[in-house]
Amino acid sequence: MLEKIKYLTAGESHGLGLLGIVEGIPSHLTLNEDYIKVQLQRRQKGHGRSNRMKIESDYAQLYCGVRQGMTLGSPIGIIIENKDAKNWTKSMSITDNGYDKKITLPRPGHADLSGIMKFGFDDIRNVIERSSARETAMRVAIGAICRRLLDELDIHVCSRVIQIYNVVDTSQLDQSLSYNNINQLADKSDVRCLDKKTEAKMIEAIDIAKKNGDSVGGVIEIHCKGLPYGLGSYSQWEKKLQSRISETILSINAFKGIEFGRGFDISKEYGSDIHDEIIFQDNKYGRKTNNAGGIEGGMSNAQPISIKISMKPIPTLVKPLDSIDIITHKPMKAHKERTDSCAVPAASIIAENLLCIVIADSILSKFGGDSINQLKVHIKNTAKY
Ligand code: EPS
Repeated sequence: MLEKIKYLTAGESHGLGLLGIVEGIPSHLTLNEDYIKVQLQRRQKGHGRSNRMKIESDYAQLYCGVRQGMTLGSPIGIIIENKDAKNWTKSMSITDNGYDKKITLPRPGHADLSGIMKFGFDDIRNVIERSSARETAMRVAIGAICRRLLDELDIHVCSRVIQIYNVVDTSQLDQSLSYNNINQLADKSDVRCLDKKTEAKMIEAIDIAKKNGDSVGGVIEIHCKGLPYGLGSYSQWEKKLQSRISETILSINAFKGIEFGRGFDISKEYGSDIHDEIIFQDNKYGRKTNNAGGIEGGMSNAQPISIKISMKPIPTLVKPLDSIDIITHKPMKAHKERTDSCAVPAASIIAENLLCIVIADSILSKFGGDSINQLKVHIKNTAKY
């Protein structure tokens, strides 16, 4: 649960656009639409994306809460228009225009079947529209605002793709590089992979899936550095930092699992082999290793937070799986429509920016401040070692 930042999104994939409201961002944060655009453009890229991304050039209009390039401490309203909406006016009309073409073949793995059962629909289009990952464009815009706040505090987030289908990049991340540098290198790759040989194999795996009317998932790695001690808390279950991060990250469409630091691997080892020994150097505490991934006892321990996330293959398949028609109950192949064959690189950008929301919230929760300057003073007066 977020404590200081509240946000809501609204909007259908092929409706007029996406709306967002975010509250709790301190005043005096310099902010402009171009800064947000950088993150939105990063989200649109990646080998395996569908033609929808050629139609859209996502742009977040700051509608309110910002004046003269500076946040006011008031709720910030954001609008992202769907360029594709003009091709869907009949189907997506707000008023009843008698449109009667229904989608009746639920896709295994998607929200379709549970969605129609939950809301009592006889047209899966009603479910597809809001369950689509299109909504993440708005969450990236909101995440970018939080990222702007973290820039001010010298807290940085980077990500890369380490697996697509069964192709794994086993290279270790060079932690001596700046995170901006790592992102720049990853952004140059069509699959956001830092190893050239593995990159080629990942692209090949996506091409094979696409050729076969199939889809592939993968694994993403995210890092965040510049954190103080004590974001989150051991004092109550919902305050634990790993729970707060997991809640947000696992809300991203198609994300299935999350690991912190060495993750599941540590269960195979002795405690003495994996816990990060403590040192004191240059008048501050340090660690010999970071197997915990920057979180101990539900709190940040001033080491980089490192997370791995697995994403399932997208469930809309050009070569569809077996399904049942919801009107006739006869066996049929599932509904198919335009789809990505792989959205793992784009998902890494979504995860990066959503992590910024949780970190910004945790910072505001620990240090407080109605303006950026107050926040900075509180951090300066509190942070030790
Ligand atoms: C998306 C837009 C959607 C999908 C994708 C994400 O566009 P459309 O439905 O018009 O092709 O490409 O959504 C899904 C993967 C999904 O399963 O819903 C976007 O903007 O990211």
